[in-house]
Amino acid sequence: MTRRKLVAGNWKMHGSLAQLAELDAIAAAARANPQVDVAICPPFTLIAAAAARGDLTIGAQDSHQNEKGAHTGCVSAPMLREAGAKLVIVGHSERRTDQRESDAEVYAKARAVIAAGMIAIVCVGETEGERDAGRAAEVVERQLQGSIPADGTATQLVVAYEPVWAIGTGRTPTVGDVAAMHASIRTKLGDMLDAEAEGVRILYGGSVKPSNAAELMAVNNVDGALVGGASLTAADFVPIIEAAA
Ligand code: G2H
Repeated sequence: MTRRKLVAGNWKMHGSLAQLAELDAIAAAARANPQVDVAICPPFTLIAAAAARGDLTIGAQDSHQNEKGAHTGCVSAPMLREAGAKLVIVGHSERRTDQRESDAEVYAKARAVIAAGMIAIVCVGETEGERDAGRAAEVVERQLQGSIPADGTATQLVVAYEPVWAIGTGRTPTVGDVAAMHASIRTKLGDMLDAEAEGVRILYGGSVKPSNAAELMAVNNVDGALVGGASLTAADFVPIIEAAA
């Protein structure tokens, strides 16, 4: 099955109004490569301005699971949608670690994002210790089981495989390891989502950069990338879009 590649940038806690100027060249690259879906997920504070700037797809990096309520400092999925977000990352390993998010919370967040009419990018990935112990596939399978709404469709769900030890470190797994994990994720999605699983895009994330993007995009079942550091400037991000085309 042919799946459209998705290249999504995760700005994490970086960016300013001035940095939104980078979006113009990124949007131009998206228009020049219409066979690739391109998105940038800036911090909450920049979503509305980023969405208003042009036609580039804008996303968010997290959502609360409830629509509204007494949750100081949190932002809900309908609020993100109103601000202009079209997709939302949930369960990033930095949130699973820093905010101690559980699979159950990630599941509830993914449901809230989908209910608000956006795409949920659900992140999974093992730590270095888990990989060294030979438990990587088992850990990722458990995260998928707990985090993915089983009634989600291929247009509502994206999975991002991000080995924790590869995030922001410059290290990446071998293409063989990426292929094996993405195949294992596809199999697990098949168990959970039946026919929808074939259409769900599985992104690779973790130190994707211009120099390794083409190699990673060529791996079977790699349907795009979730890019952190290399999404902050058009100079780095545009070659990754082109590698996915
Ligand atoms: C992984 C990735 C983006 P980086 O977290 O989600 O970040 O590309 O900087 O490793």
